[in-house]
Amino acid sequence: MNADARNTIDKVDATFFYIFGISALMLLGITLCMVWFAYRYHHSRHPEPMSDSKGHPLIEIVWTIIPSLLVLSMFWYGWTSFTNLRDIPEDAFALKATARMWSWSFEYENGLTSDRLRVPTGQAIEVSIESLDVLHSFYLPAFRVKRDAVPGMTTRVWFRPEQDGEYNLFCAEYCGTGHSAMISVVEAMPQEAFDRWYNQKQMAQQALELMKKQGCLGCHSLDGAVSVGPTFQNFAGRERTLVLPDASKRTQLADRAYTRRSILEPRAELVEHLPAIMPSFQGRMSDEELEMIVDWLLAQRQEDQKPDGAKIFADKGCGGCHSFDGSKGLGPSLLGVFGHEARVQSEGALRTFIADEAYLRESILNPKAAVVEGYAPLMPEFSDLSTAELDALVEYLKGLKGEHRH
Ligand code: HEC
Ligand code: HEC
Ligand SMILES: [Cu+2]
Repeated sequence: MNADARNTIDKVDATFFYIFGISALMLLGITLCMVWFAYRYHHSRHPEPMSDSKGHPLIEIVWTIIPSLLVLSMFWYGWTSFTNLRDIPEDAFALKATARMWSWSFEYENGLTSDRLRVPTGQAIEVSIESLDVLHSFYLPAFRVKRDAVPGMTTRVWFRPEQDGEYNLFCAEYCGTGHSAMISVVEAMPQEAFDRWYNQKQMAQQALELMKKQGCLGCHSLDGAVSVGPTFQNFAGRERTLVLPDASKRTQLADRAYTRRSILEPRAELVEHLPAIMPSFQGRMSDEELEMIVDWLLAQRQEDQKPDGAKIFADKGCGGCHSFDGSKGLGPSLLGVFGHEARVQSEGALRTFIADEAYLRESILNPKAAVVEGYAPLMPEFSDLSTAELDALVEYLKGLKGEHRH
């Protein structure tokens, strides 16, 4: 196999089947001998014990050398497959995985973060693994890869997804009560789709600058405000009614063809109730620039902009330490947490706070600053949440109404 197209699967599987095959042959051989000896040397055939063993150097040499070679060959197979796992291809795409109780997060070289391990199919991927708290283990059964995440130390693995798809990622080291929830996925996608996702921030930035330069934002708002033309907010998420030149009407969800047409031939069909004043941009920008704007427009969806608090709560493993039913876990129950009177240890003194929004935010971003009385300062910092995610989480906590108990 070409050294550049190595993967982590083939050699591990070959080693496994080699050792399994030899073991199966031995089992068969030994069992057959045993049955044959039990028959051949049965007591009824040999009532008197007898021995005429004199030693037989040739047999002794043979039965020493053959098993040694067998065991050495197993070692050789195991060793080469181990070095293959450790020898990371030079062109590997590098990223960082961080383990904490009880979730995984991934950080890319351009600063992008994700709670799924998104990778381009066909590329070798190098993962540097770190742990923020205890021992965890990064385990990808589909790629035969498993490596401990050790606090204070960086470990590395690599793998190469050869087909698009989702593959399980587990923590394989028992790390506390939320251990079984510490799962994520590897999402392997075509290079092009990956690049689009990977460069989303830069692309959005460029698309916005381009639209500013072309004057689009003079007639279209980004935030839902009324302007000359329809707002771009939730562009891809809503249906509009279009008026055709023959005055008939139809509804349309934005797709690529419609969006291109709206920019190149804006007067071919008009958004209902709006005047035909948008100029055509045919010939006023390159096709590449047009595609960039279209990509950006098609990414404007309301549901993407509003993260789901319950989902973040589950994904970040909050439920491993916090219950909703008043029962005490590693952390206090969060039923009725909003508005309750919190007694916390802060700057060396016992203080009381009303748990308002600011208190909830601070509890999540900076839990060690105010530690609830009677609990250990175990909660990890969730400072990598985006503002929108934090808002959604706080909103979710506010909705957990009930009598608060510690
Ligand atoms: C002079 C004001 C004006 C400018 C400049 C302008 N537009 Fe428009 N645009 C409109 C109006 C008015 C409509 C609604 C009537 C129509 O369909 O043509 C519209 C419609 C659209 C639509 C369809 C909207 C929908 O919700 O279906 C898209 C997409 C669009 N414009 C993109 C652009 C882009 C991209 C630019 C810059 C390259 C731009 N517009 C520049 C006024 C403008
Ligand atoms: C490893 C266990 C652990 C995890 C995971 C955890 N917490 Fe905590 N949490 C605690 C502990 C222990 C306390 C009490 C001590 C303190 O205030 O730091 C606490 C306190 C809190 C408080 C203050 C409660 C009060 O009664 O005043 C809030 C709010 C909170 N956590 C929310 C969250 C959210 C949201 C998440 C997920 C993003 C989360 N926690 C994840 C252990 C955890
Ligand atoms: Cu773990």
